[in-house]
Amino acid sequence: MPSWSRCVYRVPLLAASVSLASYASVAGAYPDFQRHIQAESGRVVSCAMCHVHPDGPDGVKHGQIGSLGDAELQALNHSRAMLEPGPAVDSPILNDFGDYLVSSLGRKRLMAWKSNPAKLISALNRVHDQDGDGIPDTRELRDGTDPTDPRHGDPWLLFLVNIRRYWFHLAMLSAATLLGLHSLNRLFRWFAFEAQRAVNAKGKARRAEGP
Ligand SMILES: [Ca+2]
Repeated sequence: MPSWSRCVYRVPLLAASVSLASYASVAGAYPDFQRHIQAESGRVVSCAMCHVHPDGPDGVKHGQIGSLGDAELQALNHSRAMLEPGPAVDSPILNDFGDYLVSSLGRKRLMAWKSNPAKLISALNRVHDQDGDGIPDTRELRDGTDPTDPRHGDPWLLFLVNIRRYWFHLAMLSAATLLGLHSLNRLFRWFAFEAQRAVNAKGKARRAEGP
């Protein structure tokens, strides 16, 4: 490819990169939700709740805008065009929950609700559970727990969910344990019975032999 062609080819990419770089501050400008969740839950919440990188999208590390290749920049632009709720989103800087937020609510609402972050939780589907741990996303946001980590959640809720989910396994485990204890008890009784019978037989033999 001639050198001028490469330049022509690179100009839009450069413009796009500059545009994205200038947009980076906007891309990371969702701390309003983060601050609201932290204030409501009393927990420290990182950007990893919605983004790939825990420090947010600004930077050159994995999942941050500075590390994206051409195809990922196109995917980023595509996801940013999702102003209204619609098809599934696959943004290179968002995790699955961030993609779900954009897909289900649209970026226009998310940007508008920065001034009223409480609307985010009230607008979410009340039964949607991103990580499938039995705790809905809305509750995880109120608790400040990670909606993408099934091991992270209110301990009491996770306990109750796991009891409901694995009650059959727990019942079988309890029954097997009781059966095992019962068998051991019978085994020990049999040993005791046989030992006593041996002692009795020995005593009887001695008495038969006489003094
Ligand atoms: Ca969950």
